[in-house]
Amino acid sequence: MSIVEINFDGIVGPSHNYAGLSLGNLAATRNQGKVSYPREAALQGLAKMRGNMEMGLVQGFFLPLPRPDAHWPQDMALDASADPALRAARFSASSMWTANAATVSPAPDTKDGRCHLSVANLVSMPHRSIEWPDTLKQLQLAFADETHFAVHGPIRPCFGDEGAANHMRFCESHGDAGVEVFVYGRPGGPFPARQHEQASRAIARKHSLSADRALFIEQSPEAIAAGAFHNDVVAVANERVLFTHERAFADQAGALRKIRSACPWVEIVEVPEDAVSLDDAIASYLFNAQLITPPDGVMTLIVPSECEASPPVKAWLDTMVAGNGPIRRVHVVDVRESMANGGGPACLRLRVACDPATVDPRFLLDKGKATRIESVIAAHWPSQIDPADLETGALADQVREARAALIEALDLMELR
Ligand code: SUG
Repeated sequence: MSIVEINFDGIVGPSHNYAGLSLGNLAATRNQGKVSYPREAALQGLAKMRGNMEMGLVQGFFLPLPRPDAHWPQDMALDASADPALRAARFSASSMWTANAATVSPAPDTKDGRCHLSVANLVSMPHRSIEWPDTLKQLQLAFADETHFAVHGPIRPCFGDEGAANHMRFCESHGDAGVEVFVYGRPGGPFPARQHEQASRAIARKHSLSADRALFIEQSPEAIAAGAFHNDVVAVANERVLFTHERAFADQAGALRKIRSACPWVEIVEVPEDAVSLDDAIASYLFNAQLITPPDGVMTLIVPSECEASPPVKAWLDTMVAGNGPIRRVHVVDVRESMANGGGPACLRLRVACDPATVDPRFLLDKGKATRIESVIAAHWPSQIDPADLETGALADQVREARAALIEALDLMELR
């Protein structure tokens, strides 16, 4: 088989909860303290994966990381006097948002002809900074074939890196050489700028991208201030198409000029502020959509159900599909549990363009495996978590047992 785009979704972990840990992520902070429903959350994620397979896409997955994290309490000398947010960090199921797991440069873009993956250090948020060692283990297992893949460790922690959520790739089709766009933020606003320019530049060098294949663009500070803590909250790309809000980039006209000059064939769908305001775009996660090309060739935007509930967003989508632009179909998914923590359909997946035959098949989904995963979720995932439960040993035991059951069902004992 040749190169196709595989979406690796994070299976929502059994400790999924609302601890309000991400400053600048408005949904997460707004829902702090609410009761979460991990079983339902994981089933919603699985339904999205099944939907993608039904459209004919190759679907992969990553497992939840070990939680509660074993090192964090000791590293931070946690005791009852410690900040509740610091105490909650060890339980976070945040690795479900695999768009933040790594940055990926597919083989046709790199000088050595291998697909390069750099695990994200996620240093801006304490609960996310503990993800990378276990994520790296998983990447090294899934992409172990060194003739096809190069898996890199994290960028030094002084430079924040949040992975593919701040990276877009333009190409005529996934197997062709592309142009990679790295979007970074500048500090100084009310919320952290989580992607550092020097982290993006270092990744492009590590991935051996030539200068004409890597563009660096600043994210709009007003978008970060409005709650777009990653670029994928205001823009998404697929093949020749960029779908973006008018206020996504610091110098919007300059950014679009740069992209057009590197990719003369690019098709840009820009949503103006007077059709959908930045606030409505962020509240609905219109741009945190999966923009995909299924085998039938009809470019499809997979949006969260919140988009249908927003009158301006719904009106924009209806008009867009009725017109003759490149995005021809809209598919709605229910990922409400993840959305309430600021993670839409695009956050839940890491795109890797490669030949599926070169990936460890245990990380690729099929109908049988989806059924097995569903049974483990139904049997072991807590039905609900009140943040107060995070202090109980009983929840810790249940979360550990749930993950162990999944590992066994998927024959991934190396991840124990
Ligand atoms: O890093 N939320 C995640 C959401 C990540 C979304 N990813 C992308 N945009 N690609 C974050 O802010 C909330 C966890 C909590 O508060 O309990 C959280 O980590």
